[in-house]
Amino acid sequence: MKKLFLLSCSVFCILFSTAQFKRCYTHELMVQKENQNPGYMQRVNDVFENVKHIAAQYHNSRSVNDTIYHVQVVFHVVYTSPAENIPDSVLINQIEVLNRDYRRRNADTVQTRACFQPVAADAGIEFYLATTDPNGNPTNGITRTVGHPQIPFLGFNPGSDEIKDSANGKTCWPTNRYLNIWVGNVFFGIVLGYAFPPDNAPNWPISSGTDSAHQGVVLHYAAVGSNFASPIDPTVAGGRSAVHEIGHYFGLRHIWGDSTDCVVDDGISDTPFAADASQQTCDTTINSCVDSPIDFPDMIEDYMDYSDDRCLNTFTQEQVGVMRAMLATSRAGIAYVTTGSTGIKKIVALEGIEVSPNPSNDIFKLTAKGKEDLSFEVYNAVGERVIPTQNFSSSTTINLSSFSAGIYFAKISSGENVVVKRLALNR
Ligand SMILES: [Ca+2]
Ligand SMILES: [Ca+2]
Ligand SMILES: [Zn+2]
Repeated sequence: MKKLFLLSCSVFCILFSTAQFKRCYTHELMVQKENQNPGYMQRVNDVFENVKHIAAQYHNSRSVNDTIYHVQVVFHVVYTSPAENIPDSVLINQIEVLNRDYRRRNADTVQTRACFQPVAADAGIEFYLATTDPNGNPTNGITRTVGHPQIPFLGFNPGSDEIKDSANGKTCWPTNRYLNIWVGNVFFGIVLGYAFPPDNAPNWPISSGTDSAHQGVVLHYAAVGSNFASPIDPTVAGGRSAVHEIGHYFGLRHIWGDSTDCVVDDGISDTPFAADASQQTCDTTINSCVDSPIDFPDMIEDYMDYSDDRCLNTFTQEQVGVMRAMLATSRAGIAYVTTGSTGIKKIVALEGIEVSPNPSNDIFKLTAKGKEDLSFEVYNAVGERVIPTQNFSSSTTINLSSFSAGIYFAKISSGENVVVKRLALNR
């Protein structure tokens, strides 16, 4: 009964909040998760602030474009009618759009206004369809299954995230190795997509609201690619819903901060303040907030805005820094890196690092079995470094007895490989 009520409420809210379609349901889902599991938003914010600090270091210490991340993608097409079972050619085209936009090789980079050209950035992230499935067998990186929405005529309810479940259980491939993208009929074409940002809850338990089996991106089937025969609407037919949702999956927020004021922003300093989404327009005259020291117009060309696909054309340097730092930390494992100078391929994830006890009242033991030449440093929840870099081999201890209770992050490095562990300090 309760479930039905929730379902009808979300249907109602979506139907009456927008005339045609809703560009993205990510923020609404985050609010829902916060209500179910208070503290969820704080965890997401903690990860974001910490990663921003790491990103700032990356920018200072090496060329962003030297290292390219290659993200392994699997599409799960979940259909209830033949029309929803979209062809391979559309999914392959979506990969091409992603590679174009995340490498700033899109033809419309010239449309980025002059005031934003200095911050427009190549993310150095590329995408490829998985060639090996979780069992090690060859694959084309596309699965196709018949889906069973609770209310079939409506399509899949984003509020319950039901597209990711099947009668046989979870449909995801291991979310710590693949970027899972589910494609289906999300409420009549009203929701174009949604994704969960990284929150680093330990093992992503179901009770935290961030079950690992649900990590990934959901797209409406008629918002995929730039070559689909019958898109939801010509204004969103450029394949940029996926660009936007993957931005969320890498931790980016909406450019206006999901609040209708000029105070709450996206936590990114090189995107200007905005009081609202661009409301699916390409109006270059919008300037909803006064920025200091230079007042910029609203950045309607940013992929994390709600503009029409035709006027979305860039990420900023700081957004790129956050996404790349997420690939080295919270999203490590889904990408390989290639370094321009050496061409060496390696897995980004630094695996096998254990922390115990956690939570702790004072001392945390770090164990990295069989690994040498390691270092760690510790950040507080707002991204300030509280313990500078210390080298170690195999194991060491982190003593937080002189710090106040709260959440801290240990960044553990070995060469270019990095992992961040969340430390809960109790008293
Ligand atoms: Ca901003
Ligand atoms: Ca402004
Ligand atoms: Zn969004």
